[in-house]
Formats: sequence, structure tokens, C-alpha cells
Amino acid sequence: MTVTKMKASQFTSDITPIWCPGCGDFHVLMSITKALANLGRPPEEIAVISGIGCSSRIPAYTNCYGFHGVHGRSLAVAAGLKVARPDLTVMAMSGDGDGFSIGGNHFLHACRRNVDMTYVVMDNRIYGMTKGQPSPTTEPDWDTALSPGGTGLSPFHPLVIALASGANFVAREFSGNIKACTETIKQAIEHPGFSFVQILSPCVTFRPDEKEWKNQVHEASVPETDDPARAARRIMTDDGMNTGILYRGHRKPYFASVKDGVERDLRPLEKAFEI
Ligand SMILES: Cc1ncc(C[n+]2csc(CCOP(=O)(O)OP(=O)(O)O)c2C)c(N)n1
Ligand code: SF4
Repeated sequence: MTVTKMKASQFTSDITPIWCPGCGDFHVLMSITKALANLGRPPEEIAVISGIGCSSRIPAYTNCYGFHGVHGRSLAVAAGLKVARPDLTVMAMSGDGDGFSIGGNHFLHACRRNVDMTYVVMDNRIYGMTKGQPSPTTEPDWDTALSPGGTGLSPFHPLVIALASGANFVAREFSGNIKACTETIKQAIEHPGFSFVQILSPCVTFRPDEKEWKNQVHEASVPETDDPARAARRIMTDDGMNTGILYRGHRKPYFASVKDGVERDLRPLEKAFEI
């Protein structure tokens, strides 16, 4: 079989992003289109699904099939699509507010169900689109006019929660490191089952302090593991700025684990419920 060499530009739409200049999401978009080009599948075989937020604008900026859905519900749409069309490469995109607050319960169950898709969360530890409220990953002492003295709340730990809930591939990257993001996203797509990639993506407008992330991130000093407990221990003791693939498991994706010959034609079922 001849694999056609693709270019990242073939995966970029002609819509100009309206993100603030310097927003980390530009780099995430670049990494996604490069990863898709490296994958070698044409845009019409890829679907990019999102919820609501600055980060969730990504589907409009790609040239693949896309769906910009309801706040916090990207995973429900993505899982449904993948189950109905297992031939497609399905990606879900989110922000930390979209994915871990209103979409938090969907996150747990997407990890548990292990449908073969890739979930990229652009984590800026803030609600960017709604002007800078604290999100589930915001530090407890982040002191602003909107949260005087900080929220005092323990931040959500997405990587550990993903591991504990059964995600099959867990990684953290920094948006500014396009090469590493591209490679990790590609590997996440290629890995069977539910793959989760947290990308630290600065909101330069409402959290200018995050411009410092480029000096704080570093590659994980330990190699990836296939033992979730070991991966969780490492993640819990790191400084939150460790990047790279942390866990790669062997769970069979949802469809591979059901018995052969299961009736996949839903028409008889739909008919039974007709009123
Ligand atoms: C049901 C519902 N509740 C609230 C909102 C308002 N809203 C829009 S985007 C957003 C938060 C987005 O934050 P995040 O997911 O962190 O993305 P970012 O904008 O930072 O990329 C909220 C609360 C909404 N659109 N729908
Ligand atoms: S508000 Fe923040 S997250 Fe939204 S586009 Fe601007 S910099 Fe990016």
C-alpha cells in the first residue's frame, strides 16, 4: 500500500483563529495538524469534536470533519461517533473548565469505557473564554479580583484521575514544545483505546504569569510505564511540570473486548422503541 505524504497545511481550514496573540492554543493547533499529517490519513477520515471555550474552537480551524458542541459534552459526541463509525479517527478537544468541571463526569466514564479515541485537554488553569474565573485545575492561592485570596480549593489532578478511571494512554505536554506535542498526539492516536493528553497551554490574557511555563516545564526524568499504580505515584510526586508519555496500557478498546458476533445493527432496536 502506498502511503501518501501529507502536509500539516492540508489539515488546516481557511478560517483565521480569533485567539489572543500569544495564546498557547495556536501551538496546539499546529501540533494537531502536524500529527494528523504524520499519521497519513486524509482529512475526510478524521473527526475533531469539541465542547465550548477558547480551546474548543479547534474543530473550526481544522479541515477535518468537526463538531463544535455543547459545553462539557465533547466526549459523549466523540464516543457515539466512534462507536457508530469505528473506521474514523476520532479526536475530542477540551479546556480544563469544559473537560474537568461541567464535563468531569463524562471524563471519568470515557476513561472507563475505553472507546478508541484521543482526548486532548488544553489546560490553562482558568476559564479563558468567560474572562478568567478559576477552574478545577487553578491553584488554591491564585488571588484575583474574581477570587480574592484564592479559592482555597484543592486542584483536580487530571492525570491521576485518568489513570484511576482506566485511561489506556496518559501524557502531559507543553504547547510551546511543538515537536514533543506532535509526536505525543500522534502516538496517542495510534494507541488503541482511550488516550488522554493534557497540554499545558498558557492563557496569556488572563494569566500572564503562565508565560513563565516555558522556563518551568521539563521532560519526565522517569521512563513511561505500563503499571498504572507506578505511573500514579510518579505523577503525584512530580512538580506538575513533568512532560512526556507517562503511561501506556494494554486494555483492549471497547469494541475489541465485546464478544464476536454482537449485533451492531441498531435498526431493530430503534424499531422496538418506535411510538
Ligand atoms: C452550559 C454552559 N454553562 C456555561 C457556559 C459558559 N462558558 C463558556 S466557555 C466556559 C469555560 C471555558 O473554559 P475552559 O474549558 O477552561 O476553556 P478556555 O476558554 O480556557 O480554553 C464557560 C463556563 C456555557 N457556554 N454553557
Ligand atoms: S482568553 Fe486566554 S485562552 Fe482565550 S484566546 Fe485569549 S489567551 Fe487564549
